[in-house]
Amino acid sequence: MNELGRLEDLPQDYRDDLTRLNLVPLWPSLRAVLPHQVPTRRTQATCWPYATLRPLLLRAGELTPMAKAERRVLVLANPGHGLAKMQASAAIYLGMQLLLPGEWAPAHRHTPNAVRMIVEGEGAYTTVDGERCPMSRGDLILTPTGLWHEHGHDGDQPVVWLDVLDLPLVYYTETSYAVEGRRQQVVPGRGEQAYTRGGMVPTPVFERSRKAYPLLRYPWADARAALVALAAGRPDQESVQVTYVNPETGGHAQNILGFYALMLRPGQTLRLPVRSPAMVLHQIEGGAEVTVAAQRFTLAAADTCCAPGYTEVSLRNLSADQPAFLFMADESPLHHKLGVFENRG
Ligand code: GTQ
Repeated sequence: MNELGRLEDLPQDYRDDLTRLNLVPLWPSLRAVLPHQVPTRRTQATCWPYATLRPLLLRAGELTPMAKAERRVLVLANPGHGLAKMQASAAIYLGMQLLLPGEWAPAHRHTPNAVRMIVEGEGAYTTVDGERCPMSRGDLILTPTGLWHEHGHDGDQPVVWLDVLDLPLVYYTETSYAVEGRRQQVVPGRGEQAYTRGGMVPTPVFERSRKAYPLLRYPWADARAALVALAAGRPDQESVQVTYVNPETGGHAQNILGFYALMLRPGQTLRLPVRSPAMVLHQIEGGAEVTVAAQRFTLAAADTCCAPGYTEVSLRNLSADQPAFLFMADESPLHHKLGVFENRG
């Protein structure tokens, strides 16, 4: 491989001429943007234990009223990108949001896609596109691009959820903006009651739904039951995993990020394939040891971590007699659409 010329090798007057004309020589920076074999990743394996984050989030509840916050969120920022960038990976944003009893996070809609993974508390709900979605631990609720959403809380304890957005990507493409709105009218009917069984879709007046996002709430009880049934039916199968899909298309539930639930059998160690997308793991039930290249995290329930792409990740259930359950988000749909997805085995 040739040693490429450096910027310092060029005469200063030539460099000054280039700069004045908004020109840059490629060769001194070529390897920075096209490194050999493996991309440069800013994303660092990072863990956010819930026990350390929770008191600070509750303190935000005392320090900042909703009127001053609109959304009361502590962002889980990856130090590799710089904390001010507020991103977990190239395409993934993570935030822990707190809503106190009686509070209201007003309606808005925006171009980035969001999902909520409910972490703690009962009695809150989010209204998405007129559909009232109750929030319980482990539920996944979609707020896809362009749909109105607002959050309310009729319970008596704080409610916390994990927001997962494709905000860094949408911001990077200079397409990120929001519109404020008025309180939504709730319309009857809920997607998860219409799409109750896999393999069957509702067909009112002989027509399938034309909604781009027909299912907005994926109850944890259903995801967990699917995993337990899968594990029981296929004891030979190492990976016990389901993908959250759009029930009309069978494709990913959203366009940019992929969402999955995963079960580790008692005592199991699962090595994930080395793939191009970065990923996020959130422990729903039990505990797991997560190894990302040379780093190791121990996840207790409600802990969250991320891993860069092109990296070995393995998961070990810390219990010898109970299954462990994790939620996973990754950049697979984006990589497939861009044609850059890779599985290196
Ligand atoms: O709840 O609508 O974490 O708009 C970041 C932006 C949550 C939300 C976030 C948002 C929201």
